Amino acid sequence: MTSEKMDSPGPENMSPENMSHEKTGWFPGHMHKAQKELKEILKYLDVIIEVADARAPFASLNPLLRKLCADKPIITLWNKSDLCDLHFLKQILGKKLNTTEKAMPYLLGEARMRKVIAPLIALAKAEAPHRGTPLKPLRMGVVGIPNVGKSTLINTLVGRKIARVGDAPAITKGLQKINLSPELQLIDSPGIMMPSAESRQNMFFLAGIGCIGENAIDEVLVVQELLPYFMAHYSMALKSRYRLETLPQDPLELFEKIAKQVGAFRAGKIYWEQASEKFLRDMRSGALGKICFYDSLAGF
Ligand SMILES: Nc1nc2c(ncn2[C@@H]2O[C@H](COP(=O)(O)OP(=O)(O)OP(=O)(O)O)[C@@H](O)[C@H]2O)c(=O)[nH]1
Ligand SMILES: [Mg+2]
Repeated sequence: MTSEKMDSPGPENMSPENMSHEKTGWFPGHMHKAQKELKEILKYLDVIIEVADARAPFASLNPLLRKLCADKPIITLWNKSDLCDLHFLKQILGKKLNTTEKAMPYLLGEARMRKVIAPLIALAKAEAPHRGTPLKPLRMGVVGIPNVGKSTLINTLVGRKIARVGDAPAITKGLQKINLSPELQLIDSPGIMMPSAESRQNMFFLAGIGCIGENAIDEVLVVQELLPYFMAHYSMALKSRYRLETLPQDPLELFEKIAKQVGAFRAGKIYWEQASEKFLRDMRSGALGKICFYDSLAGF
């Protein structure tokens, strides 16, 4: 931890109005490039597998994808189910998917587990019945916003490590097709989509689960914005993780208590950055329990 980080302002100084555009703009130049590459990949595919994060099932989808390939089937893999509050997720899906006009083929699971393969391929075959023969192999590709598990899924499908987990797209090398079987081909490079938040709340959900780089958004602000959601949905988890007998009503007061519990309080001073890092680490690792973020006011 650098001293510069330690001297960062407390959350009381971080109103939405103070948040600079640069801080929230996560569309850097390489994303424009990725977008162009994605269009290129889509041309070659019969079925698109969109990997999303089950912990933020709708925030982690990209609405642009549906516009870019209106004529092609998209299967959603809601990944990282091991970290997701499945009870809440199923409630949300029940509510949301019944209201969408078109059926949305999806799967819930863990991209790193081989057992995800058979149901995924069965869905893909059902979506493209005109393909899937040695003469007309079914061509699949994996797309999604950063950090959702695209590379992990590609590696699982291929059965060996070809896409480096955490790696950037390597489309520039040329599109490589891998024959999974005589009837089934996979484009080996994931198509990276930029995260697209339909609401302010969704943007903080995405930051919380690590889909927006930490340099693009202030982590103290992220925690400040996520705490009310945790207080409303996961109060027991907060109490038990941070050994709190009662939960303060005020999120800022809670933030202070958490800071004290995680050792980010020294000589009368709260180190907000350090407290935020620890809270986010707890949340992302599952130490705060299984979670699911949903903003009922955001569009699909
Ligand atoms: N707990 C858990 N972690 C997962 C799962 N799938 C992937 N991960 C982890 O999530 C992180 C991101 O996975 P990647 O496969 O690199 O994600 P990506 O979408 O390729 O990320 P970018 O290339 O940065 O866009 C890695 O630390 C993976 O180990 C899962 O099902 N459960
Ligand atoms: Mg990757």
